[in-house]
Amino acid sequence: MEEIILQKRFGDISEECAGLKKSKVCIIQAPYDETLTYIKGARKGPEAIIEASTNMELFDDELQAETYKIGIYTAPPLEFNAPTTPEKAIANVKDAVKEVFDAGKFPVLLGGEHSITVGAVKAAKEAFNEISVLHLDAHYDLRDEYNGSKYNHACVARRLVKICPIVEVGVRNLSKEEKDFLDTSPSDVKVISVYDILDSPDWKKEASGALKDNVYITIDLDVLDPAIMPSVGTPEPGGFGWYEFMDFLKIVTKDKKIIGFDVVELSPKEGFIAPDFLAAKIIYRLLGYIFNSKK
Ligand SMILES: [Mn+2]
Repeated sequence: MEEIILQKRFGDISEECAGLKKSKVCIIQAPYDETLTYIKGARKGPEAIIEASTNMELFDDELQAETYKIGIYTAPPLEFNAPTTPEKAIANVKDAVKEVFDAGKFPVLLGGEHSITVGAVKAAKEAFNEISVLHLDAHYDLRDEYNGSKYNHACVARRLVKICPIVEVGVRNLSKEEKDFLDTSPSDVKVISVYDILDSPDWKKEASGALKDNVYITIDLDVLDPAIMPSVGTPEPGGFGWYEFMDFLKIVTKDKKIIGFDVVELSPKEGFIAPDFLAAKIIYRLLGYIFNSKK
């Protein structure tokens, strides 16, 4: 990896803490959205998250910590010259994430549409072997094929199951095809839907307990309620609020070794920055949970 210090970097962190060599974390920007079916715009997600993050307070009030001191390097955005097939985009992301693992660093991938997660998880599987994925999403994403592609954003979880076990949390929009697939009891898929959450006070421990020790987290922002996260391609009512969501992430980071994560599907709305800021804040606080709690 070649160090390029960007003018616009996550958190507007000082060059001292944003250099590649000393950084524990590497931010990878993947502005890809060619398979989106409802509202496009996720290609602008990474840029909007970085922009919003420059307005963040770097002292974390909840953790009483300056998380940025772990070093957070922001790599230049990956290039996807249209037309780029999802297969090609996934391969591109896989290479980028592999480079980060090879350098012994922690990848944070910014989407872009959800299909790119497949590339990251392939790289994670090669680097750690025994892993599972915590898939946070309003949608099950278990279709075998959508719009003629097996790598459409609506198929991401189905592709992930071929790589490692997954635990889906917060899902609430199921197609008949996906229901039929789940009825075959695939052993590598554990589902905790919003209806399970409403029924079970112990769902957080149950979800965490279903994961292997090494966990890659993929956050499709539509897992959150559209009231706080309207800037997504396929909004769905009845999602998580902020505190509930962050509390769950805190529990998982205490229980498991998180090896990397992504935040995908932010489709920023011009002049409406609260959702962009929320996405930036999830990333920074999650890094805080991961890097401050176990010391
Ligand atoms: Mn989704």
